[in-house]
Amino acid sequence: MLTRAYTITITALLAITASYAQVKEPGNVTAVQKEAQGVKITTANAFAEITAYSAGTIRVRIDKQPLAADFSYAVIAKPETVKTSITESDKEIVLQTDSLRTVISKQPFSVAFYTPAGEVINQDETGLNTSWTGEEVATYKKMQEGERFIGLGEKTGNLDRTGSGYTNWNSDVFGYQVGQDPLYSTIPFYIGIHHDKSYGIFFDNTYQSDFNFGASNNRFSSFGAHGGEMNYYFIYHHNLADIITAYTALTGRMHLPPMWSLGYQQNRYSYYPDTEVLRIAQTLREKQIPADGITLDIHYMDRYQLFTWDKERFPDPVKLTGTLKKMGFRTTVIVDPGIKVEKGAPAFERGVKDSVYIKYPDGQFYTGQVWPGWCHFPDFTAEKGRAWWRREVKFFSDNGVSGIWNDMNEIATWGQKMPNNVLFDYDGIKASHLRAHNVYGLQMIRASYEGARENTSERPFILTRSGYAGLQRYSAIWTGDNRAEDNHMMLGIRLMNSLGLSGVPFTGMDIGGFTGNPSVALYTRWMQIGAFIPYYRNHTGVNTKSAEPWAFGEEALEIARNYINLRYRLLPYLYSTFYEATQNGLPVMRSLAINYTFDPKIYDPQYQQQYLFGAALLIAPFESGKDFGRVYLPAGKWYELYTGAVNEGGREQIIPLSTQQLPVYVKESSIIPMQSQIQNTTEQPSDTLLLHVYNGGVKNSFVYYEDDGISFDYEKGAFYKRSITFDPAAKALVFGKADGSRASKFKYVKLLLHGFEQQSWKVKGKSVTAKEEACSFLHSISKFDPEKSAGSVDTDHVKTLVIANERSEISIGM
Ligand code: NBV
Repeated sequence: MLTRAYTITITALLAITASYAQVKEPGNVTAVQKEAQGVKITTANAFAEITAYSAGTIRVRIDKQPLAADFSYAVIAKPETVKTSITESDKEIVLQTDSLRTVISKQPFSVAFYTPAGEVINQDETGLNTSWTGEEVATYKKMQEGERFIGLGEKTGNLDRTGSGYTNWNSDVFGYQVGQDPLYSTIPFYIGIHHDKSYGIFFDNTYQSDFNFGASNNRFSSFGAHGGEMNYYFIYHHNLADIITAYTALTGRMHLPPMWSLGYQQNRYSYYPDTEVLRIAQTLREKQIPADGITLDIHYMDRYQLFTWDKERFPDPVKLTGTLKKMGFRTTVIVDPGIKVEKGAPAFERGVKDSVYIKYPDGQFYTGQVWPGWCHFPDFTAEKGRAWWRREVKFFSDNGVSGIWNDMNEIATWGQKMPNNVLFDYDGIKASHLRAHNVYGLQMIRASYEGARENTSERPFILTRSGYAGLQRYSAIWTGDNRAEDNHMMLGIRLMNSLGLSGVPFTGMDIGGFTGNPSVALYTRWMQIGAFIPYYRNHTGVNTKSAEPWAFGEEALEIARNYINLRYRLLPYLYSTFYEATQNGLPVMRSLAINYTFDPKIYDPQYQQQYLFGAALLIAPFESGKDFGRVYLPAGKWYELYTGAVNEGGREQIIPLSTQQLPVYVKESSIIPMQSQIQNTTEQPSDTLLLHVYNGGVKNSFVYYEDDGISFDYEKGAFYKRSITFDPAAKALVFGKADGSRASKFKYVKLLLHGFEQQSWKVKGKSVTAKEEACSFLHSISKFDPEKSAGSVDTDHVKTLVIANERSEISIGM
């Protein structure tokens, strides 16, 4: 018997030792060094550092070896000075700020985050914590009851990612499936939600990373990577919006975009020759379809060789871009990172001379095949490579090109198997493809952005397919080669909503679909939705039918024009919303999870695509060809955009659908500045700002922002900004004093007051009688039949008042 028991114990011990050999854990804390805002910890098997970056943001670093010098391509913030108390007992170390209590257990090392009142926000899963399986590091978090997960950038699947797992490895995924993963870009930032609390985790590790939100397990959520250190930022705030603001305080915010990039952009793969480009531009103007951009795809180049023009198709690019500019069009061109290996080609040779291309370990340049044939690829992770690119992209500004569209930067090569032993400078750290892959696109757009900034005084417009956390600092992103299918249109909305939750406000998708041909109904629905996405570009693949707004018949043209018109009317609202994104990182397309985080209905797959476009407009996207659809309006009062009919929120409803109309609702108390119709953004609107105010029971403020829309003069104060507040309790609408050195382009403000009964108003203390008018423009957008409206039908009328747009405070009483 004794012998048997002894044998069993030995076997059990051997099994434990074997599992320890495969999975290595930090083990017990052996030494603690307290610093002003954090602690440095040594454990039996690891080294850790936990630092307060702000009261609500704590950084956790853990490695098997002493921590390397700090480096990140994503994080640009340094820790703020923040009041932190650090206490230590035999069992634990407690790091406390005003908003967060971080508890580090000593036996074994594990981390948990609590509210100051002691409620759990997030904690390592006991027994799993952080560990290494070979070179792979992962942290396992206890799955809280009812926990939801959202964000993680450009990821397919549902808004609520619970039950799913994801991988980050930037990939060229032509015509991807609606559930495919990974796609083109990596943003390892997600938000967890449970028990009336939400938190963010940004795992800043550029190796291939994996996230598990309860896929194939019922115990934990986890994040890990195939190499590098465990390095994450834990963010806690009561409001989800503040989590996005804190995340973008770490990884940066977008710069103000040039106004022209918010207008409609016409594209296809590819418009050529130059006469065809001009024909498209001319047709847009003749058919009175407002537009600001034409985009040239790879056929503008001489045999796809970067920094060249095809001399037959585009004999005089300066003249072409100049003519387009006079017509009110900006030109954007595509660039790929592959530089054709061609002896004597000037840009290629300059790259060889400066040795800017990525190399094998033996020093030979890596050669991969892509559009132009065999290519070398600039090392954008080296200052030398970026400097070369900054000089080379002057080619575009010299040719009158305004936008740089960065494609194939995952890096995509034929075969999609770049060897892992290709080496990158990684800004002096030296890294293999394994570590550099996911940041290649980010560093390319950084070089494009910086080059464009050096080469002109205008705001760059940069578009990218690939990227990493922080990409918003340089570029807009679009969701690549989607398909002309309804489920792809809906997926695109989820992708953009998720990118918005992940710090990227300027997003787009190929409207109409890249592969395949949309039906008339799908095309029109997509063009309607496009009016409410940040980057409004129609694009299609090389072998598809024409997809310009006139290619689908008269009715589709009229519908598309109506919505493009609306987009241009909304520019003052949209531009102010972009300004807000530059200030607090909030997206332009706002998943309802931002404002209605704890309302379970908004996660319901049938409503998960609904979003707010800016603060005021709720967009309810539907697939084409349906006669009825279900919407869920969250708590509050919602106006139907086209009729003014009022709906009580907090309930689901079935609404009639028509091809002519995309359901859009306006949140009560909203303030929406609009302007008269223009055909492109260089055209001046009338001198009257049209300010729509929707009556409601909640106080609301809107920050109105204007500047020249093209230069960086706003950095020197050349802007016009004021807050406009509607306060129903005080019965007042107050225009705050205007700020900035610029005069507004609007001499007057016409108030269009929706849902207000009274005729008599007080402007700066004086009584004035409001007029009553039909809100003709909004009603004209669709041939909507009010009989079919789900809510109570409004009188179709608004009260209007015109006031002078003075800089001083203007108070309007009701
Ligand atoms: O440059 C051609 C295309 C472009 O139109 C598309 O938008 C990119 O996503 N590009 C991919 C190259 C490959 C197309 C099959």
